[in-house]
Amino acid sequence: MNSRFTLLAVGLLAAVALAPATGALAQSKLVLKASDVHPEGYPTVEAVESMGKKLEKATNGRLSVQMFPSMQLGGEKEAIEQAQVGAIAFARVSVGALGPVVDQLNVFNLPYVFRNTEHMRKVIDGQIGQDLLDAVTNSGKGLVGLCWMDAGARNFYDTKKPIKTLADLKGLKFRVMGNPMFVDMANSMGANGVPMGYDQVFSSLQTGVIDGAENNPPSFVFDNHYQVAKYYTIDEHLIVPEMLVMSKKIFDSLSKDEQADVKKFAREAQFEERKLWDAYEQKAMDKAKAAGIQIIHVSDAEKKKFQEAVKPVWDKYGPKYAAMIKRIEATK
Ligand code: GTR
Repeated sequence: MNSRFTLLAVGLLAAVALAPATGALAQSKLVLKASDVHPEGYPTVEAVESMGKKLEKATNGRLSVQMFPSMQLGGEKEAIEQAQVGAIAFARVSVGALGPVVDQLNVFNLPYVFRNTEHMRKVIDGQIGQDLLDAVTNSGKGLVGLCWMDAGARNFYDTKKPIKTLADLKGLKFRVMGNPMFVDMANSMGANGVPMGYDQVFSSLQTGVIDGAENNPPSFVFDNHYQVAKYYTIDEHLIVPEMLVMSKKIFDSLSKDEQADVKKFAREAQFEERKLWDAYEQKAMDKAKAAGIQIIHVSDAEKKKFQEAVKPVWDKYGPKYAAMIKRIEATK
């Protein structure tokens, strides 16, 4: 009797001891890892960190965000894959890198698809933006499309000579993002498009594996490419927005309230990032000028030639996105 009683008592005690532990487990803290190729202080990094702080406050510390900036976890292809399997929670990536995973997004990767950055902003802020975020979420690729991030317009830069005309691009090797559309774009302009991860660009410029690359002013300056490439040509051939995606596996493990918080703060991050972006773009241009970078503005007449040159890209990829292109063009 005695020993049975002892066993029962031990069993009861164990159950009592377990109860708070199980409760604590339900409340256990979850650190959400985030990846960005850019360094601390970059608008996208700051906006996601700020989202993390809001999330931490709203959930009393249950959720927090740990940012891994500066390609610590690899390039964007890797970040997308890590999010897909749930190794990280958030990947802030360019639609250039996401297009090969969710094809509908590639419409934004058509050169000169937007009239200007203002036009792009109207498109991503409105119904088209929401539809493409949903396209990511519903793609079955293990991702949730949370919000957009601004990345201005992309321009060519190189180590060899000032690019003033379309003809100047001829024969030069330009790194492009890992998406066949961009290789076709560079080739149709007379250059040689070399697809490459962002993590390789700086050293490839240094060693001469490539003659140039193309990007917005903040990436050109704050990822240090301007230290090697001294010519920056403003032709705005691509206006490619970026997206903050979340691992669906991790998103689905959150409570409904937590999911709503993530969505709300992500949407706020979209507008926070934009404010930071405008200031940062100016800062980048100032820094480039101060460093003696030769900045070339392509004339309107020459820009027309750039636009005409990419017609083969539109012929090849455009028809697939015809309906969406109409909606984009109709956005005033
Ligand atoms: C930057 C962008 C990154 C990455 C990079 C690239 O402008 O912010 O997400 O896509 O360009 O060229 O790979």
